[in-house]
Amino acid sequence: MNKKRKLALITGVTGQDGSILADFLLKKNYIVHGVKRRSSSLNSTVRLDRIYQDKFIKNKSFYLHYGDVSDPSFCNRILGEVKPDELYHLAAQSHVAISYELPLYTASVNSLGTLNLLEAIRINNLNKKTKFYNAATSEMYGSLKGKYQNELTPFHPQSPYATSKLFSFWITKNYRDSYNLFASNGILFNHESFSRGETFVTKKITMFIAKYNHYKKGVLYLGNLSSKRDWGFADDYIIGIWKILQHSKPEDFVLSTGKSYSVRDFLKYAFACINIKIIFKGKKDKEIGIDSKTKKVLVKSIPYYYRPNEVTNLIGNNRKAKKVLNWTPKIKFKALVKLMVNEELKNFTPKK
Ligand code: NAP
Ligand code: G4F
Repeated sequence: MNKKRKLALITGVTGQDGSILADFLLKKNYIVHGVKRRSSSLNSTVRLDRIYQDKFIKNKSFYLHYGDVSDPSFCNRILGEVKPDELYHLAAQSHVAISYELPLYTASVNSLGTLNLLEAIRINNLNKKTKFYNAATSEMYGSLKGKYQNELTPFHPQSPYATSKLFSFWITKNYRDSYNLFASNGILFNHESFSRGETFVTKKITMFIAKYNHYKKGVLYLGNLSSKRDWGFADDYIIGIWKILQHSKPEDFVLSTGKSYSVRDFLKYAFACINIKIIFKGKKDKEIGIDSKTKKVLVKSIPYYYRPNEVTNLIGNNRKAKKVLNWTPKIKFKALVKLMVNEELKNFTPKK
C-alpha cells in the first residue's frame, strides 16, 4: 500500500540550512513547501537551483511561496493552505554583527516572526497535526563560563540577535506547555558549508583563499581573530534538525561538535590548503597574518569588524542528542575547512 507522503513547510528555504534541508526532505520523499521573500533580483533562490521545479509541472514535490514571517496575515494564510505535518522555522535575520545595526528589525523578524507562526498553528487548529521546529542558537548562552554549554546551561545573550532568539526559544516552549503543541527548539552551534552566507567568517575566508590562489594578491580584513567557535558541517546538522521532529515527544536539543577553534585556527588550516604557511604578528586589532615564505601580508584585523560585545568562546555538549536521537556529527573541524576551501577552489571563476 502507498504510504501518504509527508508535507513539510520551510521558512528560510533560500538560506544555507533551508536549502540543504529542502534537498534532504525531497530525497526522503516529502512534499516540500518553502517560503521566499520577494526580492528585486532572482539571485535570492540560487541555492535552490538544483531542486527548483517549474511552476507549470503537475504533481510537483517542491513549491515556493512568496511571504514574510513578520507578516501575521501571511503566516495565517500559508499555514491554513499548506497544513504541514512538519514546520521548520529557519527564517531569521541571522547575522550577529548586523543585529547591532538593525536591532528592532532583528527582533521583529526573529522574535515576532516565530510568534506569528505559532499563533498561525493555533488559529488554524493545527495543534494536533503540525510539528514545529524553531531554529534557536548557541548565541543565547553568551561567552562560555564553564567547560561546555548544554540544555541546562543558563542563557546570557550578548547581542540583539541572541536576545531576539531567546524570545523565540521561550515562546516555542510556552506554546508547547500551554497548547500541547509538538514544538521543539534546536540549540545549534555554528555550522558551515559552501552555501554559507558570504559575510559569515568561514565563507569570507574560504572565498578569499580561492581569489588569492588565482590572483596572488589582496588582503583579507577581519575582526577578532581570537574568538572561538564550535564549528560543524551544515549537512550533519540538517539530519539533527530532522531527527528532532521525528522524536516521540517535543524537546529541546543542543547540536554541536564539542570542540572549539579560533578564527586564527581556521585561517591557518585554510591557507595550508593552498600550501601557504601563515604566521601571525601583533595583538587584537593590530594583528596581521603573513605568508611565512614571501612575507606578504595576507590578513589584517581591523576595528571595523569588531562587535560591541563579543562572544569569546562557545563549546557545546551534544550528549543528549547523541543518546536520545542517535545523532553524531561526522565531519570534524580540519575536514570542514578542507571541504569548504576545495569547494571554493572548484567553483571559482576569475573575472574577465
Ligand atoms: P541564513 O543563510 O541567513 O538564512 C536565513 C533565511 O531566512 C534566508 O532564507 C532568508 O531569506 C530568510 N529570511 C530572513 N528574513 C525573513 C523574513 N522576514 N521572512 C521570511 N524569510 C526571511 O541562515 P542559516 O545559516 O541558514 O540559519 C538558519 C536558521 O538557523 C536561522 O534562523 C539562524 O538564525 C539559525 N541558526 C544558524 C546557525 C548557523 O551556524 N548557521 C546556528 C544556530 C542557529 P533571504 O534569502 O531572502 O535573505
Ligand atoms: O561567522 P560569524 O559571523 O558567526 P557568529 O557570529 O558566530 O554567528 C553564527 O553562528 C551562530 C551560532 O552560534 C548563529 F546563531 C548565527 O545565526 C550565525 O550563523 O562570526 C564567527 C566569529 C565571531 O566571533 C566574529 O566576531 O568570527 C568573528 N569574526 C572575526 N572577523 C568575524 C570576522 N565574523 C564575521 N562575520 N566577519 C569578520 O570579518
